[in-house]
Amino acid sequence: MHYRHHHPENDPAYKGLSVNQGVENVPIINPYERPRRRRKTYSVGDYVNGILASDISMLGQAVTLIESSLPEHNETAQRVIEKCLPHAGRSTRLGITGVPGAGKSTFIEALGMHLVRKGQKLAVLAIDPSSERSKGSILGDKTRMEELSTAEGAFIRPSPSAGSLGGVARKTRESIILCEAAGFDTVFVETVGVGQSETAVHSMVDFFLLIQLAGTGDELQGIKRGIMEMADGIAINKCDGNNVEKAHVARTLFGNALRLFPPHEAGWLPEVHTCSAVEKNGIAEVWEMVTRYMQFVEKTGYLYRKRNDQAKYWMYESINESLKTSFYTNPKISRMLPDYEQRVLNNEISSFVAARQLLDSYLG
Ligand SMILES: Nc1nc2c(ncn2[C@@H]2O[C@H](COP(=O)(O)OP(=O)(O)OP(=O)(O)O)[C@@H](O)[C@H]2O)c(=O)[nH]1
Ligand SMILES: [Mg+2]
Repeated sequence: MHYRHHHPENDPAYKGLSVNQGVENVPIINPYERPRRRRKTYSVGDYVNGILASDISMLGQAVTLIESSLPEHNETAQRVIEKCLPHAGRSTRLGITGVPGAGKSTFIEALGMHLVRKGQKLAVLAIDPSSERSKGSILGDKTRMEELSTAEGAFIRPSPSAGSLGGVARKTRESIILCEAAGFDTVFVETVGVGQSETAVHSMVDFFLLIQLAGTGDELQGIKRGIMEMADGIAINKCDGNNVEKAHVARTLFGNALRLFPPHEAGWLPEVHTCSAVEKNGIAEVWEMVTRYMQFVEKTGYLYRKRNDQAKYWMYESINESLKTSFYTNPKISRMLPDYEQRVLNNEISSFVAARQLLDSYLG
């Protein structure tokens, strides 16, 4: 395939000496400045054509536009997304969550390689709104997804690091659209199951997989009931070595626990599997479950209802997010906030009256 070489910078013949239109009069002092200048010269059409031609480099740069905090980048990104939207939607979107250390990255490497070897094209995205952790994850995932990160047909993108959860989640959702338009038939969205981010992931995927560990004392501790309830399937990882028996016990426990929840709204019975991401056991079985689920929900039409509901949800999310940003970045409001905060702390004014007055002066 040509897509890895399509971008001139990736072409073996590219010497990096050609001069671009529009910058020829600018003296180039630092040679590393040049790739950044080049990027600005792409039009919406360039991005769209590149993405539709499965040009990974163009896809990566379009995702960078989505993640950018510059309004002009976002404007271009929105136009690219709009053009890509009719070509999106044809992938299996798999959400993967689990506590830190559960083996998500190792699992993704194992399942990812399994799919890539079958000739599938896989994009791995992530939602991790805490920038501190994202930096760690990028490093961690480089080593844990060593094979996958260089595999043909795989596109791995760490979480957009800056911003609120809502903002980060929106960017990831928009990136899914571009990945699908670029021909990726499987999209993984990884998140750490410790906060609110799994709700965001759940609202953008078809199948929500919970990676669990056995033998951590009380098997059901540490996972919020809500996360268990969201799961379409559970993989009990690290079922290897001395852990095999404990993992099988955990499978029964989780299976029983799932049966106590209200029935799945798709009429699907969530399954519990054991696997070892390190030994690559049980990985194919987890994927078979996902495939079985996709066939099931496609047949019943639940998949389309769910995706429509998600689209609606994201419309309201975007409205909420934009209103919030517009409020907090309003110069008048940012000047007033510290004073109001202090008056609330001094008990001079109630929180509700303060909020009301701030909102009134924003809207007024
Ligand atoms: N024995 C065993 N160890 C595993 C398995 N999968 C992962 N590990 C180990 O568990 C540790 C954590 O694995 P990661 O894949 O980084 O876990 P993670 O869930 O991505 O962790 P965070 O990114 O920190 O949330 C690593 O040392 C892995 O080698 C497994 O199937 N069996
Ligand atoms: Mg990880």
